Amino acid sequence: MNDIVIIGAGGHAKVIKDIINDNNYYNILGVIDANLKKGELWQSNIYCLGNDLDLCNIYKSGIENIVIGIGNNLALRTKIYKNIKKIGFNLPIIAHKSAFISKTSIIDEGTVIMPLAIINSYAKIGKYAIINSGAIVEHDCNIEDNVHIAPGACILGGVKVGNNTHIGAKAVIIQSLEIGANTVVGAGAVVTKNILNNKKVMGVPAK
Ligand code: JB2
Repeated sequence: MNDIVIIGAGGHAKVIKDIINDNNYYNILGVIDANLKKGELWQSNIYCLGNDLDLCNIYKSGIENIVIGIGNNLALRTKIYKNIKKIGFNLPIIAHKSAFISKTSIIDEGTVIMPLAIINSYAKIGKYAIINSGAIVEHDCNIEDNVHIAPGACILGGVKVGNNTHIGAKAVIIQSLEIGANTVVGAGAVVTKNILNNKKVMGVPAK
């Protein structure tokens, strides 16, 4: 089994840890966290390997695979992505075995796909995105880098979602719309019109 390291040790990292263990493809070597001490126990038999400053040495020791396990801070996720790419790490796609992922979809590096998510025909998902538990990304969607589709959100066919956008839990995006970059769609919102970059919308219909 290949080794993998998780960055972060909070809620998102716990879900990723369970997915990796369930899939039984990677062996979790440890976590990298800002608030744990090197050698400190995290969960079951998984320990902290250090903080972000230790990443270079970890890579040099022969560890190639890493996953970003911090979920809700999109800016920090990008900073970490740039750092680990610069060092040379490989970012595999981590997808729970219960997720349905169409063979015609295209998914880029570092994206995580949580239990029971659906990614349908010809959907495209960018780099280090999060398709969270039970979320639906319908056919022909284009979900760009570092987008978080929160649990149970439903993105209907042909929708484009720009970089670094958060689509809240159980939100619905009607088909063929464009949601801008750096935008937040509140939980439970129903989006019926295009949304520009850098907006926050909520409600039914979303405003
Ligand atoms: O700069 C950092 C850093 N800053 C915070 N480097 C590293 N390596 N780790 C950092 N952290 C760590 O991220 C914190 O010490 C903490 O262990 C973790 C954040 O955990 P938290 O549980 O606060 O957030 P999360 O991003 O894991 O989970 C959120 O997002 C998920 C998508 C929660 O809202 C979850 O409920 C949600 N499912």
